[in-house]
Amino acid sequence: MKSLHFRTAGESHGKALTALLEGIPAGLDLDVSRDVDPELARRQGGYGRGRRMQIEKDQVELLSGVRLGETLGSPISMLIWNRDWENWTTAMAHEAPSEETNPKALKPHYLPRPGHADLVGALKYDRRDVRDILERASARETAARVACGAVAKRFLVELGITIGSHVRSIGSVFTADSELPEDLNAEVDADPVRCLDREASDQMCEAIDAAKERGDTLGGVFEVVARGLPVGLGSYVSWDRRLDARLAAAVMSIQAVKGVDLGIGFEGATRPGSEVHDPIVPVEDRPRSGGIGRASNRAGGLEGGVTTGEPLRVRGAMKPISTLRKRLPSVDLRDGTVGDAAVERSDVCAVPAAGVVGEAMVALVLADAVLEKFGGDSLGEVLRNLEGYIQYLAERGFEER
Ligand code: EPS
Repeated sequence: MKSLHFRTAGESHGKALTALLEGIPAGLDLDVSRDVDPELARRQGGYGRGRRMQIEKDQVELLSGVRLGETLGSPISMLIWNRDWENWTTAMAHEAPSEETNPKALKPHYLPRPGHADLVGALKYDRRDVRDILERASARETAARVACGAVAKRFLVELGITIGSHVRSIGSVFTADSELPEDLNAEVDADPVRCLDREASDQMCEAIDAAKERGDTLGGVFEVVARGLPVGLGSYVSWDRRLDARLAAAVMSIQAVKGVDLGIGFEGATRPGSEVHDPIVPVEDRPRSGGIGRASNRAGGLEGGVTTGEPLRVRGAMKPISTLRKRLPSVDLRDGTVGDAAVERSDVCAVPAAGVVGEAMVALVLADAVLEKFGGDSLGEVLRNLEGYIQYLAERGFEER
């Protein structure tokens, strides 16, 4: 990201998570209890989450970057307290333990979980206690990403760009293909697995119950959809300016995501070109794409790494969570003996939550691309630049032949 930067810090059972977002222009009306906290609550939901989500009630405490309800253009820093911290003050203390401390109270883990960052992290950072790794590798960190993404979303709404998501599959249960409603989140947020297909949703919940019963976990696929994008964000001229590549990296960076595709993605590789590429047609009332549109949107809103003006559709495939009550074989990092992997309180399925995190990551990448093209120090300046571009598209027209 070049125009917008964000960082997060914090351990899963530490005192708090922190987030720092820089590059949001001045003059954006921002109220964290209205704009950010509801997004954090959406991330906490979804059928299949563990008991931790009943302990936490994630809320942002704003530390900087906003005055009298408007952004200042300065770095926005946010803090999310971990309510569970009070149960971890000994195990997660910053200070060295005293001689009287019971070693068990430090809650160490020595048998890395296959699929988690436990083993590679312990070898790379030279730690014996896997807790030193899992605390930061944990997807708890995504709460801070969602806080940054919520601010990016709020900014994008001012420019007429909205973002939603839904779950396409969990385990081997897939949703039927259907038209996407205009306000996707309004439809799916009430569903326990954030799915548009009620029948599939029931089957997904049953599959999650069955996996839980077996001590197992389930993954799945979510899709993020962004509407209102103007044609021309991103660029084909260099590899690192291609918006498809930037979106793929952002979604792939979400814990447990193992695959990303755009539009019909991998399926397009199985079809002839005539059944993949979207015919170009004249359209009325589409000022953001210069009065030219597509008869279909199999490309998912991007061509040549540039937005087409059609809805953006990005999918992320999440592997099943790697903490299994039905333990997998592992090796004890203290003495090399064979044993069963450690079990930490966890979720059975977090695909619905991953969709919300996907929205945040997509929002951050899109806000960055918007600022790159229409950049300004104030919201007013960005809006003027966007309006000037839309006007250019409207006036461009066609030449006489
Ligand atoms: C959490 C995500 C998961 C949960 C975590 C909270 O993290 P991980 O990637 O480590 O499985 O397990 O909660 C706990 C660690 C716990 O104590 O229950 C989240 O999204 O907030």
